[in-house]
Amino acid sequence: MIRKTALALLLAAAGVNAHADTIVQWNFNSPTPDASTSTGTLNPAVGSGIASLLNTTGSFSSGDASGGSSDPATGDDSGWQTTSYATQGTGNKSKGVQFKFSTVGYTGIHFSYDLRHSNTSSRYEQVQYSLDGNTFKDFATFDGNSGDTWFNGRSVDFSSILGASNNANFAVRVVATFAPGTNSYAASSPSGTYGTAGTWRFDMATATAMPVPEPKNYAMFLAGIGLMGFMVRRRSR
Ligand SMILES: [Ca+2]
Ligand SMILES: [Ca+2]
Repeated sequence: MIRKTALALLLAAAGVNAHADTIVQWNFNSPTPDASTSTGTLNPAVGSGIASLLNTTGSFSSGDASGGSSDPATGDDSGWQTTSYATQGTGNKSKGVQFKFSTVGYTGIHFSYDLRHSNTSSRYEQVQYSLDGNTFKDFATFDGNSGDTWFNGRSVDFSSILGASNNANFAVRVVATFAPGTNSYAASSPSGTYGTAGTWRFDMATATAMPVPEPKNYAMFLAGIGLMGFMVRRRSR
């Protein structure tokens, strides 16, 4: 009887948390709006994590221009502008950005971002992930087949990657990659030519996930059930 109740309560406890949380989000906007989109921050607006350049150079630029990202902010909406990409035919998947964040206490990890491609930027995005913060694996590619255009809601579902859950060293990279089946970058604009000065501008980089009940909560819960059992036994004597 007690066991059945315990099981039901455990399932209910797991079910109570069955909603996705935003565990980290970068909107790149100045924490205090200053009416300048050329200023911003790499500190997350929600949660904690580290955004870093991967062999590129960075600055802040408008998240509203050219149709804009999905950031609801206006007036002081910055995006993270990256440039200094690889010379044509070299450095495949070596340049872009990295987002490192802990998924401890979470499962079903999703990552999404908005990205503006300039005319001469790499058309193809390679998304990679790491379980140890050092070794990265290819996971998804996206096609930015237009220049001076925001591609909003790039979405990657890591829920099939077991090690992505509950991992203090989880990291995601978005890097420029050669056009599929070739040894060269394609330009985002169909009429453009790929160049190292091409830019990728990121906004609303967001990780969402489902909370998992912590072992200590289970332990406390089971201790509680044990106490209940002890009291029931005492009463029945
Ligand atoms: Ca600003
Ligand atoms: Ca923004």
